[in-house]
Amino acid sequence: MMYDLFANETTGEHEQIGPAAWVLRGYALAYAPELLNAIQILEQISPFRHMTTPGGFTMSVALTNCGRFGWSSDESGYRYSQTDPLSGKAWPVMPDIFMKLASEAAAVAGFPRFQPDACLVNRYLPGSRLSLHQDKDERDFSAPIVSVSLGMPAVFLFGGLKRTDKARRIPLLHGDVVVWGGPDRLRYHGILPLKDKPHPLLGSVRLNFTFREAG
Ligand code: MD3
Ligand code: FE
Repeated sequence: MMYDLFANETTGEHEQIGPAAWVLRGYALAYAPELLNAIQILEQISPFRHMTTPGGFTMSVALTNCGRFGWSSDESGYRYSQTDPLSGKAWPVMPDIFMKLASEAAAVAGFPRFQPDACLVNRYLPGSRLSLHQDKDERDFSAPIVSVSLGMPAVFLFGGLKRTDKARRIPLLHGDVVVWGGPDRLRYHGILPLKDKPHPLLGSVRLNFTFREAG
């Protein structure tokens, strides 16, 4: 492994957490500066915003998107669209480096030829959480999803195919990548309320990028 200032004792480990689900520890560390630089540009075009759920709640996580498709939510439901509802304009283009990271990580986990057309970026502050849900707004569930975590640590809940199945708690640290597909694609999952453990590079923020084949 290349030396990295932000590496930790788990960097380089590959943990299999399901038949087709893997945590690649520290896999995105070398990409972090470019990801963060891209976010600064992205958020000037499509700022982070707190969306409303169909149930009328405001999400504690703020989100934005890049790529041909972006995910959004309002009182009438969840959807992918080719334009940002805030501006009416196309979502920002997905940087080539995002595509490279996501497709390489997918290949390591056994999914060659992953070509994401959507990148949803979640921003967590202390106390932000994501309750247990399935990702099922994408058109084709045969493609995996790749997630990249940066900044503060989080505990993610890795459940089963039913909401009531017991969920495992898995810590996600700066630079970790999770890939899940096949029989794990529709598992319930979530993020516990974030503790304030400031990260030396990002401060009291966690960013999560999820790459999807949405359209
Ligand atoms: C999915 N994001 O944006 S990604 C989401 O950290 C989302 O922001 C979370 O869920 C976040 O839809 C979690 C990591 C993850 C881990 C395990 C999973 C997603 C998973 C297992 C099954 C399905
Ligand atoms: Fe999800």
